[in-house]
Amino acid sequence: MKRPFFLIYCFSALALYSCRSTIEPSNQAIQSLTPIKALLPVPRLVTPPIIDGDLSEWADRAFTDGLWDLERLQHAPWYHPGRNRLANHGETASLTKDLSARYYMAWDSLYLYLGAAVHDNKNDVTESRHAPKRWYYKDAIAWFIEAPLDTVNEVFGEGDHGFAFVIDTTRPDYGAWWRHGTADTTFLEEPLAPEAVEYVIRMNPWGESPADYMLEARIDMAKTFGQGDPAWHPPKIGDQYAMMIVHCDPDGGEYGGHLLIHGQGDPDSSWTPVQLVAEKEPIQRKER
Ligand SMILES: [Ca+2]
Ligand SMILES: [Ca+2]
Ligand SMILES: [Ca+2]
Ligand SMILES: [Ca+2]
Repeated sequence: MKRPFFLIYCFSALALYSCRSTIEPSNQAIQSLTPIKALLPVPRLVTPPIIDGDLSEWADRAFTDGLWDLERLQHAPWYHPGRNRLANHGETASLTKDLSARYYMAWDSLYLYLGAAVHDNKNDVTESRHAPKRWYYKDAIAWFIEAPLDTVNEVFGEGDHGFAFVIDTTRPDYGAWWRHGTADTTFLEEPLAPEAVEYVIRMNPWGESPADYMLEARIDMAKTFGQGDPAWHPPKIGDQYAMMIVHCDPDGGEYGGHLLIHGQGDPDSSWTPVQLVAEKEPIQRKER
């Protein structure tokens, strides 16, 4: 080793050592800071909600992780700028009013409950190349669920389900859509059977924008998950599924805006594990 490089090496090693001794936490602290792979808790509901487009009776007892918009998504580990985006239509609405939402999930012995409270600046449910399965070219929210969770990377194969709701208050027969798969078939596309779903869309819930909406839905798990992976069984505390949310917002364009939350797309290995847990008490505010 030539002398100058040897000196640089020594000084670098010394600097590294001094950094270690001043900024590295103890081993105990490191263990407590180790990231845990997310396992999101989805609570059971004791009292079944009324599916009427008003989430207030169960929103604070459901799983929710707060308000999502493009600003927040930019800092999520699954963010990809090509897929998470909003389209510029020359509107004056802020990024948050263009699209932001809170999402809710819960369960009981029969149903998976899904909810969303959404700020949007334009309701758009038509497109030039309409086909029933093209919910992703319309204002729509889809929950992708794998039930039960497994370690096999599948793309709408066995146990994978997409429940998509088009925000069309005329409730066309493709308005609640089911993309799913079996052991030998992928991407089965069909309307959710009326006996498998109940849902209500309520527009302009806050009197702020005609394009704002609330979505409240329940999915019959036996009629959907029970038709997928034979490993699925009626839900109980501790069961693990996986999920992601796809929120579409074309606003007069074609593919337009998309938020992908808790996952990266169709491969179910990118979806986030969730666990069915017991009832959740609403968060209490402190006296002072
Ligand atoms: Ca309700
Ligand atoms: Ca929008
Ligand atoms: Ca899988
Ligand atoms: Ca929209």
